[in-house]
Amino acid sequence: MASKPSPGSADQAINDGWYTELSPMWPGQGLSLKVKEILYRGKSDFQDVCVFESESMGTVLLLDGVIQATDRDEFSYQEMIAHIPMCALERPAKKVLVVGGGDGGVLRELARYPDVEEIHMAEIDKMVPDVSKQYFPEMAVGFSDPRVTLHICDGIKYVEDSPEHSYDLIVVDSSDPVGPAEVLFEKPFFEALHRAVRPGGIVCTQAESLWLHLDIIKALAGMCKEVFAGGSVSYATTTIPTYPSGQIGMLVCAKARTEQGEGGSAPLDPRIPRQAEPGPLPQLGVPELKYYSHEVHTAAFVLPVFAKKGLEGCLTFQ
Ligand code: SPD
Repeated sequence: MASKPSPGSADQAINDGWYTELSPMWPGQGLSLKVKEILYRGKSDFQDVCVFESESMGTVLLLDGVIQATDRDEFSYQEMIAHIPMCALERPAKKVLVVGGGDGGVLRELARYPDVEEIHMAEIDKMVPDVSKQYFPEMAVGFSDPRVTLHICDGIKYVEDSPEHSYDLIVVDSSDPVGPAEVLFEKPFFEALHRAVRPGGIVCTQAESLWLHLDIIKALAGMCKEVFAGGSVSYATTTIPTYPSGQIGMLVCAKARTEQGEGGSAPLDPRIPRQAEPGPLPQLGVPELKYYSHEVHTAAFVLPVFAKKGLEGCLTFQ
């Protein structure tokens, strides 16, 4: 990553009853939300953690002063980063890992699949699941699924220590590449992810905004193409009003189907949904999907002209 801006805090971000999301990652702009009440302030070993009740978006989770989730729109990101790769797989996933994602929203989405046998989470900061369980019961419900095991640990080390080909899918639900998540955007981590996922499996990682971070996406996609040689690397997008520029995407990296990689069978095209759309999970009180459908899945890979041009040569399918 070329520049390394320092992380912020909720203290800097909340003034006169308004929160404004400022960061060198989106210079010259900042979404503002009216604060009704600050519900939680904490400083973990890794980051500044804050929860507040907003007037328009419900309860809001900030890490280092940056919005991670709000009651009103979190489903868009959590559904898309979970269901796009889950539905793109050629056979139903049985063993899945989430790196980061301590609010539990991605777990909730993965728990919708009856064929999944094990869901592991490697989250570095215990404060995030603790706070989520207390203030975001609808997101944290995923932690109650009996197939989920939460490991509070360094996600990189966890992946490095996982046996080769352990997982059908690994979702990297990281915050922005500033502070503790920076290493989750670097090549050694992706090499470890590639090792840990099975041939034909998928690594799906938070990949920032087309409007603000084309350079980051380009570098990330280029690096992933090297690491996932013989497989495929594609970018899918979703809309979300409280993330910078109202849009965020994910890189969907499919590992070559055969051990030989290049020259083996054709790479998996993640634009095609192959598994059934998941349903509700009444035993945990998880409702029907609110954003993802097979139609949305296919459309998510269609990029606007400027992004298509900007990412030319970096993606396998676009
Ligand atoms: N700019 C913020 C990007 C945050 C992405 N991760 C959010 C975690 C939600 N589970």
